[in-house]
Amino acid sequence: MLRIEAITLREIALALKEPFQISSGTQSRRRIFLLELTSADGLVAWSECVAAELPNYSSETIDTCWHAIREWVAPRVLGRSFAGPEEVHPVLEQNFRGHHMAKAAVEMGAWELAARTEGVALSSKLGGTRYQIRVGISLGIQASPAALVEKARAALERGYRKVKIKIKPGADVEYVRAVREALGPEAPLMADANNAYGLEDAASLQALDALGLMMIEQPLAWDDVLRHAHLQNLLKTPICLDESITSVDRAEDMIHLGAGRIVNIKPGRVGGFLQSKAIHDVCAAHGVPVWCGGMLESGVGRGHNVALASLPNFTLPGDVSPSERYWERDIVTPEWTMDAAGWIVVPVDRPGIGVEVDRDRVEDLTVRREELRAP
Ligand code: OSB
Ligand code: MG
Repeated sequence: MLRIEAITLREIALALKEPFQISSGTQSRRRIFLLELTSADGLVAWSECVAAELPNYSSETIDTCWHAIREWVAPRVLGRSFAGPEEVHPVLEQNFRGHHMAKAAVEMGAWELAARTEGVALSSKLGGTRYQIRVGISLGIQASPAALVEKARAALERGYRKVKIKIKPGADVEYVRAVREALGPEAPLMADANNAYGLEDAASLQALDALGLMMIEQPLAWDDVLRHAHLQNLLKTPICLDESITSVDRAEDMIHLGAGRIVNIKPGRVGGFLQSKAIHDVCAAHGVPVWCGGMLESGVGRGHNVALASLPNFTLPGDVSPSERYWERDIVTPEWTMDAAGWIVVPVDRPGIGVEVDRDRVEDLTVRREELRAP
């Protein structure tokens, strides 16, 4: 039995170690939205709402999510008795469209609360089978090809198993080619365009085919599937969809239309863990590998991603880099660490996400806070 008595919403400000530039904008500071769920018997679980400050990745933002959670998400779950966390998602979907990141933050908190209540790891609760996960890094757009080469080289030397290069028109083929030439044919490289291209740009994307990339992530519009199928027909490199995969149906559309061969699963984008698991399963049934994407999460959201990435069909390294890649100091103890071979250990012997929130530090960093309680 799962009963959530209170949810505390909290925004903290954390400076990124270095600015992160994608085709649609640059971030140098992360406004992090944390949720603290309290059960009827006083247990606490943390989750993170991954929406950004601006609607340049999806239509949601930290402020729309705060509103959606306060007005529509929290009232549906507070004080209600659920047999288990898998019952939360259906309740949130009834006559309630969209707002996936807002819903996911609460749904994922419910899974964490259930795991803590049972004293089991979140990864086990979700059906994870891995004791460690392979990790990649996502490199923002750099000032020059030479600067990018240095970042990519350092990442491989540090142990990362996949280097994702953000691209946009004007910073694509030349940049990726420089990295390929400097780091050799075996370097595990991929590109992510965050919707910066149209079908009319097929020629510059075809030029990437010669560079041996593992995949090209989301070249076309954020809500498109069909045009990606046309583009995939023109490319040798597999397309991986990120933004467009907002549900199990969209994953099936991708598979049946041939719009991509790999899926990036971000639990926030798809409405939480139940949907992430379902997309994982559909992809597994069709031989489509998945990997766990990232949204520059703090150690809390990272813990949720690590647990998800322990499921069996997460066969490619995820954007689940260790704390040191993002922050001078994370907000959890211990911080997330990666070994020299590019592995992060899944804390299977500890309850929930397996790390604890540094409350004093979070208190110090808090810029707004609101407590929602069961009626
Ligand atoms: O497209 O995967 C993306 C960050 C913010 C918004 C979109 C994306 C990203 C990343 C960062 O690539 C991955 C990470 O958290 O390290
Ligand atoms: Mg992406």
